[in-house]
Amino acid sequence: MTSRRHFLQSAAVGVLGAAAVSRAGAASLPEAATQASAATQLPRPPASGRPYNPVVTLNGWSLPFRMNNGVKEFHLVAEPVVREMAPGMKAHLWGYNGQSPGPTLEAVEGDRVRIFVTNKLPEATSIHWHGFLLPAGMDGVSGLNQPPIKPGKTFVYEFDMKKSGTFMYHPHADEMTQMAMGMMGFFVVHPRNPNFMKVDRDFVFLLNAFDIEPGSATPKIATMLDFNLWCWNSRIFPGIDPFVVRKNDRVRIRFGNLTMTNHPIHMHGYDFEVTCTDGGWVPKSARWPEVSIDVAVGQMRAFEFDAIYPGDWAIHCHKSHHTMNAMGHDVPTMIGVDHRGVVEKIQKLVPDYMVMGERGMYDMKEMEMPIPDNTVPMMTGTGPFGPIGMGGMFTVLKVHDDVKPGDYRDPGWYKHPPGTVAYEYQGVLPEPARAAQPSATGTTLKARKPGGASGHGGH
Ligand SMILES: [Cu+2]
Repeated sequence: MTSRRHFLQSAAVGVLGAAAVSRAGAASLPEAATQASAATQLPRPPASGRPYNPVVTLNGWSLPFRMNNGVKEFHLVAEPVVREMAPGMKAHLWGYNGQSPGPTLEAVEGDRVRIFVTNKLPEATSIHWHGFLLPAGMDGVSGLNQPPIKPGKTFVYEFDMKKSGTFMYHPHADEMTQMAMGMMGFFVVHPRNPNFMKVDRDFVFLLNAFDIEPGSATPKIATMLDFNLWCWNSRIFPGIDPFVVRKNDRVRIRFGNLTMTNHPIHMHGYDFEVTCTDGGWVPKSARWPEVSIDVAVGQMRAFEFDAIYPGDWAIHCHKSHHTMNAMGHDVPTMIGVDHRGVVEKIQKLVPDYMVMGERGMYDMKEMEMPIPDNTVPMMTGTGPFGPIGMGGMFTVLKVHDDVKPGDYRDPGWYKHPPGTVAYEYQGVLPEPARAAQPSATGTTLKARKPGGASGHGGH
């Protein structure tokens, strides 16, 4: 009885073409996978569609997709999430599919993608596809390009991957609140030719920042600049996984900055070249060697190197307050203040009183100071030689020759060849010899002669 009607419907779809197919496809939602873990997930090779070399999201994952009549379909769910920022600290954030940041989306140049966005937040949202060339109506600025996605509603974005490169996604509705709450994700479009710019390991992460009072769990959304948690993918050191690399691998590290300030990302042990920016791949003739890459607000950068130097190498933001965890910023400078004799007197009145920073802050690395629940110490982490004393935007690039292809598990600490580690000088310390030296103005500074004798050694 229904066969004739069914036939007519099918014929109509054929006649009306692509637009009608899209609406028909949108009738059934793809499953929205969700992730409970903050651990780095293995790269996800594509089960269907065009081939590509998948990326590894630092402390994150890639969203599975389904192919529907040649269109790659994803389903993002905007929702409140609990994100472990480091062992011992969980934050109440907003994100996508169980985590902040949301899952990484991976597609291939030439793909058509259809992305379903379901809003389970208490307020309206939208998604802007940062860096893409797409129809204006798919650009995601609520009010300008589309109506806001109200709570409980699902919108569909559909556009073609016109070029490969490094992209991001984030809300464009009440974005100060929603980005301060952790809503963002990475989006990689792979080259159509899997051998173009091929690397062995391709890492991605977002730079983000939060202001969460020690002992609490929800970010303060009105903070403009004075954030106290500087994160890579909503993680803080020592919660950020290492970049695990096999010696001689070709490595790419991509990052996007969705904080409110710039970050000079510095990697030890290597020089490298920026090979991809927001706008696309950088031709070989336009690259220059660097050891730090400053990434401005809203920018993406990718750099590459051949992992020929084995070791455990620091990689971090070079703003020193960005490699610390939550602390009060109204701390007076105590360097040079002599508290001897004073502390005991104060402790008779205030038993817990302690002096911080009298000889610099290094002692804080080892100090066992009571801290509130749900907080990570300001300077922390332990290495093979003692406390590392870092936080925030810091982790380690581990280039080891015993790492197997495709293995991203932490290989432990680097075993230094004998004679290649800095060591303590055991001899006598001589008196400093200050030589007579002409000054820039032509006058000659007199050498100070300790004890009247010159050239004598130590005591
Ligand atoms: Cu920074």
